[in-house]
Amino acid sequence: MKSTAIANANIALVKYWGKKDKKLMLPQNSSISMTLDGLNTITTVEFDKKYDKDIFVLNDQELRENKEFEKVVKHLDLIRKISGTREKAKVVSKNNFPTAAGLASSASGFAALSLAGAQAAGIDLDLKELSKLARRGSGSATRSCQGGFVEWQKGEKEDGSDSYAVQIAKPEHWPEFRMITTIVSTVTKKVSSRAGMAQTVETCPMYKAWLDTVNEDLKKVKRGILEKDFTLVGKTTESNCLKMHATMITTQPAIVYWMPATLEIIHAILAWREKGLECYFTIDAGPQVKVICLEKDVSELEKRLQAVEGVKKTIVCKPGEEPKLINEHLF
Ligand code: 2P0
Repeated sequence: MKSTAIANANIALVKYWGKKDKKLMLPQNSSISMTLDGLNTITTVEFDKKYDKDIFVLNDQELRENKEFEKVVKHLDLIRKISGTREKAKVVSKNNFPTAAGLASSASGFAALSLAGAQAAGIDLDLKELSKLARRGSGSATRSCQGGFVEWQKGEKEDGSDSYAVQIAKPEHWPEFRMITTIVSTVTKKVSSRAGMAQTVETCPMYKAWLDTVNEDLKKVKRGILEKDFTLVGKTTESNCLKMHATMITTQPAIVYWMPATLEIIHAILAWREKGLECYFTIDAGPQVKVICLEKDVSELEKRLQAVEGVKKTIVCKPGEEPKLINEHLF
């Protein structure tokens, strides 16, 4: 059977940084994100006995024997185990945003692969079960399995059965909320998120402080979303991001994802805010800066951001939907 799914990327407001269980992909802390409308992956999966090995084509290029390919095969193995099928699969996937841009392509990628793959293998999963499957491919993919504002609840059970995504609010709850991604570099980063977070858990002397304070951030951001308190969400998001980067910078050896343009934007945002333009930044495991604002300030902010030295491109997103099956297959 052949199935195709579309899934949106997401950006965390309260970050996931560190695993408790690498095999089951269980996080050290819960996280909260916004699903991004329009930044998506479309994936077609077909299980068939005509394939004697798994095939993975990403953005028109067949990948073989690299890390990405191995992750996809591992995920297909998991889907085969759950569904009982033994057939190999062909997977064709397309991102509508640059893969090397430091946007979370593994989030939309594994959400789309999980939905299309499960369906193609004959299993129907609700969004909760879908997020548990996607989690095994990539942590951040857990959150792309719900729309709007989403919490990945870390769960308490050792088998991971209570570690999944829950929707905090639908996209329509806060349609004025915007995330502007500024692209400052498209160079592939030296340290992957996976390696960076493992190193942080192992060697960072500040990591305990991260874990001790993240629950308070989760509470504030959740309340801010439900009450549409933009200042509370913005302030907490920004300080949570800085705390995560403090743990990265203080690992052995240090991981510094920021570039000069990253700092230019940080300073610009702090100055603009002081003068009354309310916006906040968040940064993931890379140099790009994501700016949180309300719809009314988007055009002014885009104009200002594009004038900052080193900014190559800006992409504006509003809250987006959960993954969906579609009828147009990629092959
Ligand atoms: C997040 N990041 O919450 C955090 C913040 C990056 C910084 O989730 O190993 O690709 O596949 O679970 O999900 C990026 O890491 O890592 C990420 P794996 P993932 O969005």
